[in-house]
Amino acid sequence: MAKIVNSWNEWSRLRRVIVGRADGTMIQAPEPAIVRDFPDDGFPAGAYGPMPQDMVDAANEQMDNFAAILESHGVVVDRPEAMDWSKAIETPDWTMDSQFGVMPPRDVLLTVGSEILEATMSQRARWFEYLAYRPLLQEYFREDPDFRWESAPKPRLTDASYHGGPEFWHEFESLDEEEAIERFTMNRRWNLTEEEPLFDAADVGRFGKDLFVYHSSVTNAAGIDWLTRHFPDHRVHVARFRESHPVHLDATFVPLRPGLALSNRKRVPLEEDMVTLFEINDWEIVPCAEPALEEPPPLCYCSVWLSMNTLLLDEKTIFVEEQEKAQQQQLYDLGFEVIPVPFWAVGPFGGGLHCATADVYRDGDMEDYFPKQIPGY
Ligand code: DAV
Repeated sequence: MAKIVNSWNEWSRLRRVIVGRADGTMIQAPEPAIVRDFPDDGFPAGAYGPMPQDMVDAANEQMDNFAAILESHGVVVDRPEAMDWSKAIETPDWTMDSQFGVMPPRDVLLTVGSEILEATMSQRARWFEYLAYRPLLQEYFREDPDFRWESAPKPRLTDASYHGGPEFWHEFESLDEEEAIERFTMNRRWNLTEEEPLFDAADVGRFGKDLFVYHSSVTNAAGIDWLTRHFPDHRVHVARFRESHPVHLDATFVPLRPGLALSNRKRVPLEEDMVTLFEINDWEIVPCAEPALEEPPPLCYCSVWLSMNTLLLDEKTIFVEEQEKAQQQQLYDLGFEVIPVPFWAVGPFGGGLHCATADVYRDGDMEDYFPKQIPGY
């Protein structure tokens, strides 16, 4: 019997990881959670269907290459099952004409210590995504007697979980960025209601005993409350940033090593207590470098800030996208060995190097990097 699952933070030496796959990824059908709209790339709002095969092939090539690089550094790489994401799905409450894909395991799987928690997700297209990881999770469960396999309450995702659905997106798109920030972000009110706990795993930043959870467009306050109760040995803190369409902490605010965090230079933190917590515990927060791209590639729903979506092999070694020269230089200047990895072909499938992976094993135990706390935060 072996210990397979163990990971408390983002920086300790990585030994085993899941890398997703691009196969079968769909531009998902419209649903109350999200309406994809790529009028210049053949998928205007309402249109849906498989991603072009040449893009799938290019993304898979880069993911296979990344997996090989990880293996060359002694990391065991597991891959999820390919599934038919074009299949329509149905629950007692709704039907959905397509699913999404299985490129970004980070969105779905949250590893905390010896536990892997399947997130609720908040889009109907992503309701069954956890199934692609079940063969791996079953294997870990059989082989690792300490593995805690958990699944958050499956959400209903009825219309009551959304403020207006397509109407919300119509309103959102009629506003410029600043107006959207004022109307939604500053009021902590995006498309999700507080009907039921909802969260994506990629909204959680793991800093040992402290977990920071992004109150985003895919994670609601009830989701953060659920995580707080679920991890009683941790301190769970709310994170918020000045961004009109907040999605996932890992292109927004990420740890690099104990005492050093990288913050998106545009998405300013809105929780003053969070900044203070870092300061009083002698953490330095550095703004990230300028991204290489001015616009995301075609059919990409992620932003150019995937530039800061990196993966740490250990406290001194970091994988950074190959074109992101400024981000590489900054990390080099901060003392890291930087390993460039071509990965922008993967962006349209849902993210960068951090999104495309989920921790299974990193060395070390739960440690306290924030011994001074702020009451009530
Ligand atoms: O900035 O578009 C992408 C992160 C996806 N896991 C962004 C966030």
